Amino acid sequence: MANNETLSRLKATPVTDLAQPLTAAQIGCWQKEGAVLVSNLFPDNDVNFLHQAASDRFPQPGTLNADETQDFGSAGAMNFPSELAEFNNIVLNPRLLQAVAALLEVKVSELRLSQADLWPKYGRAQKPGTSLDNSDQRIHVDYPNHSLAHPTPWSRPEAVEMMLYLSDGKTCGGGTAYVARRGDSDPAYRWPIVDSPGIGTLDYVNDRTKAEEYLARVKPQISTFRSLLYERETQIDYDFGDLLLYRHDTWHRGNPVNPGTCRFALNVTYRKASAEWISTLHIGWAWSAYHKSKFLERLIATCTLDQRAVLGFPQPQSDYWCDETLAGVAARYGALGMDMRPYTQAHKMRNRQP
Ligand SMILES: O=C(O)CCC(=O)C(=O)O
Ligand SMILES: [Fe+2]
Repeated sequence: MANNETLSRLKATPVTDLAQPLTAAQIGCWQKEGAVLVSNLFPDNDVNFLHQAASDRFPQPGTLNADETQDFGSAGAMNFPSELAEFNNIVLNPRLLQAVAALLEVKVSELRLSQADLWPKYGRAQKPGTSLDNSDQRIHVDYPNHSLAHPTPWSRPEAVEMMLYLSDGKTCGGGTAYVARRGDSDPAYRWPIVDSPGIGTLDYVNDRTKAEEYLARVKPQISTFRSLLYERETQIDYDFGDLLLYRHDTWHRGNPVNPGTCRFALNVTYRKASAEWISTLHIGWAWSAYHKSKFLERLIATCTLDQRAVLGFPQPQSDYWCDETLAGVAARYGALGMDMRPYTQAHKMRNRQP
């Protein structure tokens, strides 16, 4: 049996049990160390399809447009909800939801999707040299552009972040690096978590060299701390289809992708429903309504109760439901295939209670 050290580093460990997607060791690794790399969570067909769709959608490596793409996010090009069923299938995959619920120790219906965005990262022979370049990133935590607040203490995480690698690691390189946490007194995880560009009054700088030059000038007292983070980081060795599960308070960074290649990654975050201060990173789901194909409405009408819950749709027990809303939602979604029985039954039960 692999220990947590080996589990968290380098190679992914496979998901083998259909009913229980993550092993206790994988869950323990994420909860203690802040990250775990797993394989085999998603159907090959969906992952292969998504890779092809991304290759068709984004500029080919080596072209001018690719060279100009140096930041993260797809700016709406490939995010949730998508007209591609395979994209939504991966984001709302029941085994993924179960895995995230196990990490956060909540029910699936207590999760909320707050990010699902696929973007390319291109390898270049030369660094463009701008402070926002994402090739060789400064070590950082992700909470500042997900949360309006500060992460909660380590033992009560509010969200699971993840990267699904849709490229071959041997060809593309660029494995993410992270610092595995070593217990409550680990100096790398000192409190509060503010010693990174972009936090407080510090400028946001993405490029490692530029960020460390800037910090040496404006906040030299944190250089020993940040050197420790770089010394302690471990770069993962991902394969196509591997999933890195990490946290908003895990120190990590992106590494350069091999020149002439392009690494695709789907970036997903699920938060606890109660953590409203964790923002949805891109445009709200309902903005995709009115499309001719009705892909959003059909997805809402046909997905499971848990999948609807993670999108924020009122659950059967919600106060939202009354005779009028039952009739209204049935009128909107019934013809698209929504089964209203869980909502009508829960409503009847509620009315029967004294
Ligand atoms: O690209 C990577 O491997 C990591 C990206 C990352 O950490 C970020 O953009 O915040
Ligand atoms: Fe990050």
